[in-house]
Order: sequence, then C-alpha cells, then structure tokens
Amino acid sequence: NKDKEVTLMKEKRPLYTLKKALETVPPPRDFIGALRSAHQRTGLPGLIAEVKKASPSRGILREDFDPVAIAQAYEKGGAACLSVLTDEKYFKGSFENLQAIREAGVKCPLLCKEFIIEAWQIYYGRSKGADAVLLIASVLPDLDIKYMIKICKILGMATLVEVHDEREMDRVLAIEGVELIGINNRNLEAFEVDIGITKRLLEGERGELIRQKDILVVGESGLFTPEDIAFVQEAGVKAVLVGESLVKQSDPGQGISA
Ligand code: IGP
Repeated sequence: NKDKEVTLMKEKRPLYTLKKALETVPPPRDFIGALRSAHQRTGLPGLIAEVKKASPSRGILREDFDPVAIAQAYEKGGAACLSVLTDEKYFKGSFENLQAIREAGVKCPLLCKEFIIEAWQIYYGRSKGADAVLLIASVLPDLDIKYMIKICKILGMATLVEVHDEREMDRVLAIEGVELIGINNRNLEAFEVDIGITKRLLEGERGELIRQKDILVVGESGLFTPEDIAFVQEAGVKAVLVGESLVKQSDPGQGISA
C-alpha cells in the first residue's frame, strides 16, 4: 500500500535519516553571540580555542592528546568557543571527539572543523553536537556557500566563512547573510603563515564594508604570542582562532591567560 511505500522510500534516503537524528540532539548554542560578548566583556578578541591533535605541516602536536581534557581545560581557562577538528585524514580528528566533548558537558559553543563540500556534512556535524561549521571559500563556489548558509540558519547554526586572499574576501563580502568571516593566515597549499594577511585584507574599503555590515572577523592560524594577538586586534579582528600554541602547553587552559 501507499503508506508502506512512502515509509520504505524515506528509509532509503540518507538525508532523511540524518535529519531525523537531529530531533534528539539538544538545540544549538549561539556561537557568534559568545564571541561578541567575550569581546565586549574583556576588550580583547573573543577566543576560539582549537582541539587539534596533528596537522599536515607540524605532525603530531601532542603525544598524550585527550580531546575532552583539552576542551575542559580551554573552557576553564576562559575560551569563548571551541573548534574541534573532525577531519581524520590530515588532522587526525574525528566526529567522535566532537560528540565526546559535547557529551562531557562542555558549555562553550563548538565549531565543527571539517572540509565541508556537501550539505549532508552539516547535518552530520549538527547530529554530533556542532553549533557552527567552517565553509572554506577556496573550495566552495558562491552558490554552495549561499545554500549552506541557508541550511545553517534553518538549523540555528553559525557559519565561519574562511578566506585567504583579496579575491576570496570580495566574493564572500558579496554574499548575503555572511556574519562571521575567518581570515586564514596560513595558505592551505604550502602551509606558509603570514599574520600580515589579516591586516592586508582588512585595510581600506574592505574594512569599511565589514564595519558597515557589522561582520565579525576572526584572525586564524599562526598566532602564538600576546604581540601576535595585539597585531591582529589592531588590524580589526574581534575574535581569534588558536590551535597549536595552546594545544602544546602542558596545561592548555593556562595558555589562554598568558
Ligand atoms: C589554528 P594554529 O596555527 O593556531 O594551529 O591554527 C587554525 O586556524 C587552523 O587549524 C585552521 C584550519 C583551517 C585547519 C584554519 N583553517 C582549515 C583545517 C582546515
């Protein structure tokens, strides 16, 4: 009969199954709100602290890597939000780590750090407890960025749209609904870092447009010292994303105040 047919059809649709799984996860937390309020409270950029085991350029960052312990230390140390690497191939992360951190009762909003190329990955991240996802402008056409932002809005999630040069920044600034832009100081081909990129992309008319649109900008990668943070803050960022320099500390939470 008809009803049975419809049921069978639904069960064969992977997206249907994923969306169904969302009904049982707690609602998303306000990622951008947490960054803004940290910035307002402290006058310093809001911190997204990254749970990162390894990277293609640096190899294993920490032998005794324990994702939940690191996340808890970050939260205790005052991070506004966390970024959790879920990519396995290059960063030795996992969606289990993301879920374990959420289930351990960490309250900071969580960014799912995955190379998102298809919409189903967003639903999957949400089902594991993500509150925000990363959209990398260099790997996504504008149409996909627009479409994925819409999906995230419907799910109540934030998007961090990542750019690395002027051309990507201009593309992203022309897309409606972009509220959070990350400037990656590391290029994803040669892994070279130059924190001057953050400054360069925020100069002149671009900086003006970003202020007009009230977009929150995150300085990403290669930030190690208080001077580095001051430099990108001076350039105009209201948030920073830090991985390596925190993960490597004996107490990753202590590194936040230092
Ligand atoms: C953190 P760092 O240099 O502090 O460890 O960098 C973060 O910016 C970096 O991990 C990152 C990243 C990415 C990783 C930025 N964009 C895209 C994977 C994919």
